[in-house]
Amino acid sequence: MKNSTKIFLLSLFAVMFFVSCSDNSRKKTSRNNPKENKTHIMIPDFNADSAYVFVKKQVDFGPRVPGSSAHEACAGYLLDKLKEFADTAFFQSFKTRAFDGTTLNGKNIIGSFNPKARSRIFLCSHWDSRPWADKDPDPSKHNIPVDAANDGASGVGVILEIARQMSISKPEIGVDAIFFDLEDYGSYSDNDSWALGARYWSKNLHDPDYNAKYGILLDMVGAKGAKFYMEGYSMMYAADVVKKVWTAAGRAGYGQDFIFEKVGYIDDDHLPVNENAGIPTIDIIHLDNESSNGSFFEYWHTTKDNMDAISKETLKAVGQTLLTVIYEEK
Ligand code: AHN
Ligand code: ZN
Repeated sequence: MKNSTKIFLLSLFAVMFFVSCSDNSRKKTSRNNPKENKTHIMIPDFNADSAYVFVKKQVDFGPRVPGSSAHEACAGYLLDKLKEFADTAFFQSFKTRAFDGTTLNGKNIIGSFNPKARSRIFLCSHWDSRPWADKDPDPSKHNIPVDAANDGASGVGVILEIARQMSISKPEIGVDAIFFDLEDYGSYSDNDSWALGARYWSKNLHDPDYNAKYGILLDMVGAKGAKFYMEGYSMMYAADVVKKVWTAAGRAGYGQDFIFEKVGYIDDDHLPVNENAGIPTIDIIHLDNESSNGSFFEYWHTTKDNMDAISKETLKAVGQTLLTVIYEEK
């Protein structure tokens, strides 16, 4: 072999070696430094003013108590919004019996984005209002229906703003928005009396072949100063999803609101979904050990759960975190 050929081959190997090393180190940095992902994945900016309007619109109908005209009117509004933003939207109507023997007409409201995608997740929240402010400090108010700005409308408002963002720029995965009815017509002495809409859906999926990688429930995601801890059933059924969402919160800049600390078990819409539908589903719920109202947010099931309780900062923290999860998902 000629000397010049040897030198050529040696330098070729040297270059190949160098390239393969530097390529490795590049892969390592991109794996360990998620911020770098931001340069090639566009994550929309959650508009908290828009989310706030979606919350207020619901509250302006009056308490969305099952059987009331406000309930009926708000159902129409929510379906219209999902029809505007999603590829398909529809009601899942059902009848069920409440703990007190009342027959209730329920409507779950469902919107699908990218309905043909096999890789999908769903976001859910309840949209009904509790008929009784029975945790109000003033017992004379216990039969007044709740505005349910935080306990109901906040989660739906955050999901509607995410839906609006997804109508502008499409994520890679499929996403379903599910607004459950009849969550809050329950008795404190019967755990199974809550979450009637989610219970119905979990046993009667809107499409018998429906499946999702995981689900995320939002409950009371709008109050000032809310912190989100890792709820018990979420950790039991979907610990990896909890960790995914909590680390996404850190990347989105809201790590101070999503605390890596496990707390108690809450009977909520995610429980029947985990138990009956077998889809790992977490609950992002505002719990507060300092609250004088059990472990729930201060105005839970009181007449003060109104628009004054709602903070755009909290809506933003939750909404931006979820957009990060959705747009990074494959
Ligand atoms: C129980 O009190 C057993 N579950 C409460 C779930 C709930 C009601 N979330 C909001 N309102
Ligand atoms: Zn409630």
